[in-house]
Amino acid sequence: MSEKVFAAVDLGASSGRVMTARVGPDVLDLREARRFANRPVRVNGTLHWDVLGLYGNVLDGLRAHPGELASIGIDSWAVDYGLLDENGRLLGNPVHYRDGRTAGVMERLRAEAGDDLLYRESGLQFLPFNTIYQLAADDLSRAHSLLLIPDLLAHWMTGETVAERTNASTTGLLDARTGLWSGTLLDLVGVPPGLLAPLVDPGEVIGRMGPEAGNECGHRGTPVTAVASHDTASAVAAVPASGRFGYISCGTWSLVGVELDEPVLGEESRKANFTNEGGIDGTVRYLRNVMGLWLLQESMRAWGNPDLPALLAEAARAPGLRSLVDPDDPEFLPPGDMPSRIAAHCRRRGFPEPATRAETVRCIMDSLALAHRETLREAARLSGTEVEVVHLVGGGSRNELLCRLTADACGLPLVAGPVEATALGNVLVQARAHGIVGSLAEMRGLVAATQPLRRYEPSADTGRWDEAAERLR
Ligand code: ADP
Ligand code: LRH
Repeated sequence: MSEKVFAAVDLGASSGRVMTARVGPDVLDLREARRFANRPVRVNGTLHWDVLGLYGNVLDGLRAHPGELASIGIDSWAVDYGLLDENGRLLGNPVHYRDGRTAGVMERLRAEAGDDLLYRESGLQFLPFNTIYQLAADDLSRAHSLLLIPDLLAHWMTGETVAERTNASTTGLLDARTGLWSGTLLDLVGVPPGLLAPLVDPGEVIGRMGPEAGNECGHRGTPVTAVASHDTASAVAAVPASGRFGYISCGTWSLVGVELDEPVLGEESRKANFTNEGGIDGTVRYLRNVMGLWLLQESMRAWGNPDLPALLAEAARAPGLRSLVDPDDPEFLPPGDMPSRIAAHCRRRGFPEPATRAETVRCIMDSLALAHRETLREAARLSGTEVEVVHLVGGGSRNELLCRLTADACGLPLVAGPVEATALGNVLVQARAHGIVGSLAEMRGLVAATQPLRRYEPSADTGRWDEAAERLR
């Protein structure tokens, strides 16, 4: 059979979706079976993911496709996990990475262990919510096993207990060179090795849909295949590129960097706070987290969610490079009143405060474009690579203003799309495991040949951006 249908379960920080795709040597036809909001819930002062609500939506989404599925793959945002007791029961709702429980924990561990050791072992950007710091803040006394979100859902579906490697690479507990759990790092936070599951690679079949989940969604017996279960790893796998490219996986976060064969673990990279996350086929995602469209999402929430395309059109007409923020300032990480924080940040740095919603949005777009440029240049410099074209994938690729500004700021052509790169990366890894496509290059070629993409040429005037970068510094 030359075509098969696969399902991608893709849980982003702002929304989840179940997509199905018909895949053949020249076919990649992606359809949405179900989309649902992913709304964190605060209870007793702790911000949680509603993981059972998400799981229920996933099963509903799979049920919405009554036809045969060759396999199902699951990806989600990184770092967060569920703990199971010795009977396999979930010990409470997973805590959201934006929860405040890790305040001060990273600083303490860094002081105790030393940045050098932490970075040499894990190669990870120092972010306060990395799993390693969450674990140091957690109560593990009744925990028998720890599963990252996609592995948790796969466990409920199949009964199998695994840790998919690309997502495991975001925990801060994996050795960046060997790709194995690091005894040194586990000891450091007092995590018993038995808490973590055996590692699997994208493309390995985890198990089959068991009776409970299978009867609920109508796909009993269907294989569940490990994909690049870190959503960013799936997105990068589906970047429709060949040659020397940089990528921006742009949704709630902008993940900005380059693809490498080997990690970069030196001092300069550590000081620049770049991450070496695991990609497909042993590649390294050398990137930095830029705060991303979270700034816009939280502003929209504060404003009661007005019409986004209309607001972006107004922002496009507002004066550019007038008010700027450093989007990566930790003050922007927690949920809360974003427009006020942006205004205060501008004031502190000597920029005019945005006076209208459109000006606030323009400030966010200019600031993100500038951060995209700075990060990409730094990634290329530190890894000794050259970038000739920027690929921007994810929901942000629908934002024409951001794409245009990013192309201008970088002074490089930018290819926008696909919007659903993550789901495409998810199904393509399954399709490869089930014999439909070949190499990573072939997977990317199939995306380029079948998905709508849009190219932005940079304007000649990069001097304005150099000057803006200088002013922000
Ligand atoms: P995540 O996977 O992190 O939840 P997505 O990749 O789904 O994020 O991207 C969501 C973002 O896409 C939204 O926050 C929004 O800024 C952007 N987006 C969605 N639809 C549009 C649109 N029609 N125009 C511009 N931007 C959009
Ligand atoms: C994007 C993402 C990112 C992580 C963050 C927690 O969805 O997975 O790569 O750093 O969420």
